[in-house]
Amino acid sequence: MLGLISSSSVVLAIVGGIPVTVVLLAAIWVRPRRAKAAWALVSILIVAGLAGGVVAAFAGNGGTPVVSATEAPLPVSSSSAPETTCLPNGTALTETVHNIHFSTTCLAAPAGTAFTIAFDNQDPSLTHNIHIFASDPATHPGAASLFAGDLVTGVATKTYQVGPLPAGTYFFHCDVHSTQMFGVFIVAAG
Ligand SMILES: [Cu+2]
Repeated sequence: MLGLISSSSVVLAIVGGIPVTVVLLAAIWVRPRRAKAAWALVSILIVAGLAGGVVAAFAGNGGTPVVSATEAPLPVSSSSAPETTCLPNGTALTETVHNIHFSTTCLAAPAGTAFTIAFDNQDPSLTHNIHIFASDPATHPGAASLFAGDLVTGVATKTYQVGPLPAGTYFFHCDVHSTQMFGVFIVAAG
């Protein structure tokens, strides 16, 4: 669409602009002028106007990829940013581990309701689990443990049964890889 408008602008500038410029210049210079300097300036402005129109039309054409280039980094940066909040969506949660990384770093469960976490460890011969704390025990030593999932050695799956938790923003990690595998655990009205 933008490309079409831009190319029709170019055609307009060339097909319409050049004859108009020639006619204007001819009208000026057909009779002898006393203030030659002033009319020369007017002629230059007319020619510059045509050139400017053509340049603007071509710049509009070239500007189209620039617009998409500025839009492109946005989804990249938002997807690489760590998740800090999410909303509960039922009582059947899922979490997958691949290459010592949780597939989702924000889990959410409804408040005051027992729920399950289908835990899928896709790392062959590596052991992982999900351990939910009131806050990060690395920065809050003695943080209350709310649920400690059994260790699972891959490749294997296990469904954790978790009892009701009060609303709050908590923390979860893998006990084996606590510095690499962790996330936010939200309990909210579902
Ligand atoms: Cu782990």
